[in-house]
Amino acid sequence: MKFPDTPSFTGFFAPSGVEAEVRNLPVVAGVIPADLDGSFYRVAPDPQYPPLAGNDIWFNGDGMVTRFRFKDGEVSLQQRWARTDKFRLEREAGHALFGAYRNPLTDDGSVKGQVRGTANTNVVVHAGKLLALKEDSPPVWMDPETLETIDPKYTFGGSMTSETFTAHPKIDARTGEMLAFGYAAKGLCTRDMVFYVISPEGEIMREVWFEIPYYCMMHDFGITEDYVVFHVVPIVGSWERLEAGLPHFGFDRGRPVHLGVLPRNGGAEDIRWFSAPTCFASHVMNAHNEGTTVHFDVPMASGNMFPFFPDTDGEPFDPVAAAARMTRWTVDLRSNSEDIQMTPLAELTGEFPRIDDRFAGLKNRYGWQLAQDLSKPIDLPGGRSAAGFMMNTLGRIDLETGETDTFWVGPTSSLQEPAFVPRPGSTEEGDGYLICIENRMAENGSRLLLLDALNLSQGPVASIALPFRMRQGLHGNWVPGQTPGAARSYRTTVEPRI
Ligand code: V55
Ligand code: FE
Repeated sequence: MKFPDTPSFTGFFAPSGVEAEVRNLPVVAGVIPADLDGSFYRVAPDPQYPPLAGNDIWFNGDGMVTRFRFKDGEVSLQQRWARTDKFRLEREAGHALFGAYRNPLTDDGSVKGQVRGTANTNVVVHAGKLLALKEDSPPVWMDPETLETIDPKYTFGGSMTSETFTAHPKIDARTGEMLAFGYAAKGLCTRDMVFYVISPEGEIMREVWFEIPYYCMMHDFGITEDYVVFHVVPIVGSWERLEAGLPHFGFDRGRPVHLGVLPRNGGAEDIRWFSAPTCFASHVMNAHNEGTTVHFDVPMASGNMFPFFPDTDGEPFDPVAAAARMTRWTVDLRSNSEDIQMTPLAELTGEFPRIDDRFAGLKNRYGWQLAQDLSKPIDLPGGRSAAGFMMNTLGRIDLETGETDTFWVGPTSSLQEPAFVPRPGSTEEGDGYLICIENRMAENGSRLLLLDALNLSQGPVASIALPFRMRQGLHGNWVPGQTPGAARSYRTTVEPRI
């Protein structure tokens, strides 16, 4: 197959297409802790076929799911594409049928009305189901043991009526609930949002429908003990853009940002909206509330972070304005002010914030993220990096002391988003490991790194050589122990599988 000769399809960023099962991967430095027992699931966009439109953005590739299973000091890997409707229809045709990112007007006529989701953004396990997620479509339910696709359009037994489900649901570790939302929930480019509360058993218990101030990419959100928090940032889209053949989204610096705060037990009438001058923020590190004061922590930049979704006013991409720093947005529900107070939390520039997920919605002391350390030598082949993000450093920020602890991966590598792995038996925040894929660009290969989460600067405690190149991924999560195989008893809903 001939993929385009463009930066997003060549060199380290060439499609991979490897589906595999490899046992007992070589540990090339350090040791895997013998008591580590669990799975790291992650997903990367990896296009099955050359794009219809001649070129494409990284965000539009088909979701390739990887599982690293750790047990008894060993690790094995499985990798399989999610069998979305898009994947299955294109495989049957033998070529691409779906066109540009979130633009159905560019599709082959034979797939009009089909779900366009690629399941390429996040993989979470809840109530025994592995859900591969793309924010424009329903979850893809996969078997957490075999990575087989069980239902490409999982709607929680028919109770999810939204067209979409976020790629960033949050699991409340205290209650076992999964909190989630969908945007463009009543159709592409609509302002309709729905918030879902999903029980530990995986049933939708509550839904709240409301409208956001303007249509935009609602990529992530925050949860606290008492509230959920939605940030509206002007990465805007419209049918006019799609008809004009523009990218679905563009950054409109002419619009303010908004922050919507909804009581977890409240209804649409209880949402309170706050606002601030324009800025850019996508992923949420964490949020918490102290009484009626709500804190929401995000990597924040003054300008557009996505060069592939250009500014709507035609301004060129500005890498300085795109540099994000962790910032606390604070609002007080008792106050009459609609303002959002912004407080810088750290000097590191970067993105992909994570926490010890046992503290989701609670006041966390530590945050981990990818960072760009521009003081270090950079010798990446071609002088560029995965999708424009040159992340050569892992950082830990300590919100109590203000200190940072960093690991620089070296001049010829970059890093993918880490996940926190609790040490077996631990309960203290941060007691555990960070797991992270290293892109070894000089050798066109990959390693899996395990670091002491509270001592990054010491370097990896284990480095695992991977037998093939991992494509640049988005998000992943650690799931302790044997992953429940509850999937099997539900096979009646199965669509034909490839
Ligand atoms: C993101 C990634 C997506 C997407 C929307 O910010 C937002 C990340 C991989 O796809 O569709
Ligand atoms: Fe994301």
